[in-house]
Amino acid sequence: MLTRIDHIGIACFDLDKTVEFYRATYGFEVFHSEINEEQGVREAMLKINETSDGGASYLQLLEPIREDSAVGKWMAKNGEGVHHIAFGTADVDTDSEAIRDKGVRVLYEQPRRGSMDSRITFLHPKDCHGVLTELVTAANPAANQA
Ligand code: CMX
Ligand code: CO
Repeated sequence: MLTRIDHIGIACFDLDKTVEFYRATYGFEVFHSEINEEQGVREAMLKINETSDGGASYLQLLEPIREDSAVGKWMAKNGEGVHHIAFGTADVDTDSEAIRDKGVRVLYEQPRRGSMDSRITFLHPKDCHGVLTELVTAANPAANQA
């Protein structure tokens, strides 16, 4: 069951400048940052609020580290902006299989490693009315209770 908006993924040209914009404008602080080589991004997670399922909602700021990464390719066409949305679930395996059975393309055979050791997969934007959609199971068990 999908129980929260886990994050909104925002593509940016300069991660440090964009982090500073969100801090100065809204007061949002960096909760976590990392480089995900497999996804080809340097990223910062800004925690916005905790959610009723024991998890939290974040903004995920993404700077591509390679031009041929998913975010790099997207930015070459679109510039900066909202790249994807992510729903949180206690069980990404079961939920992504159920969604696959409904005829939506799930991009990975098995979920891969996401931010903060979460497990993630993606649904094809062309099957989701133009929205690249990620499903996330957090590593933190408290976020997976619902
Ligand atoms: N949102 C909406 N539509 C998108 C999109 C996005 N983020 N990315 C691509 N598309 C659209 C394109 O506009 C294009 O549409 P048209 O054919 O109408 O022009 C179509 O999808 C195909 O796009 P493409 O540029 O040819 O790109 P690819 O097919 O090579 O890749 C996708 C698209 C979704 C398969 C790829 O971006 C992907 O695998 N994404 C999942 C991984 C990812 O995004 N990782 C970064 C975030 C990591 C994280 O969140 O932790
Ligand atoms: Co994401």
